[in-house]
Amino acid sequence: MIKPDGVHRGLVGDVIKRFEQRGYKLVGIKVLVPSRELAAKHYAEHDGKPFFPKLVDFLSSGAVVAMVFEGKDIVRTGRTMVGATNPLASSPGTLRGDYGIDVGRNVIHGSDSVESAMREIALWFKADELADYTPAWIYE
Ligand code: ABT
Ligand code: MG
Repeated sequence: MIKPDGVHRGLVGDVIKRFEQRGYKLVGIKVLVPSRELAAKHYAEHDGKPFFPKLVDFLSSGAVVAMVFEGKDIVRTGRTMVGATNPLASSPGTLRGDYGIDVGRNVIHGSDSVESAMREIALWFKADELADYTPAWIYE
């Protein structure tokens, strides 16, 4: 998911381009301004931590682009492409390492496990909003 800072900065195209050029398959995409309730559910694992209220404020402060990509090892590889949580620790070449400075404005969210991805996809998408197709030009 491209967070409000990434959308405001016009980084949507570049994020999608990087996943597409790697060969990952876009199966779901939507633009929305998340409610505080949705933002809190998304970051439920951080409820009670000192930065939680600011995090919910931030995620619900503007438009986000929620996406579902599919492909071999996408969760692990996707996190590598996103980079470390604190952009100052992210390697150049990663999204956060190329675009971010502050941990609370780190441009993009990536699911941290297959389990998290399943929970987050169900939170952000209805089943009929995901496309089922086979990219025969990537996989044999
Ligand atoms: P997300 O992909 O947004 O979940 O980030 P990541 O999994 O890399 O890191 P986590 B720990 O899940 O951070 C969630 C959001 O909370 C912000 N944050 C985190 C802080 O502001 N201060 C902190 O001390 C920590 C640990 C960073 C993440 N998003 N934003 N914006
Ligand atoms: Mg996280």
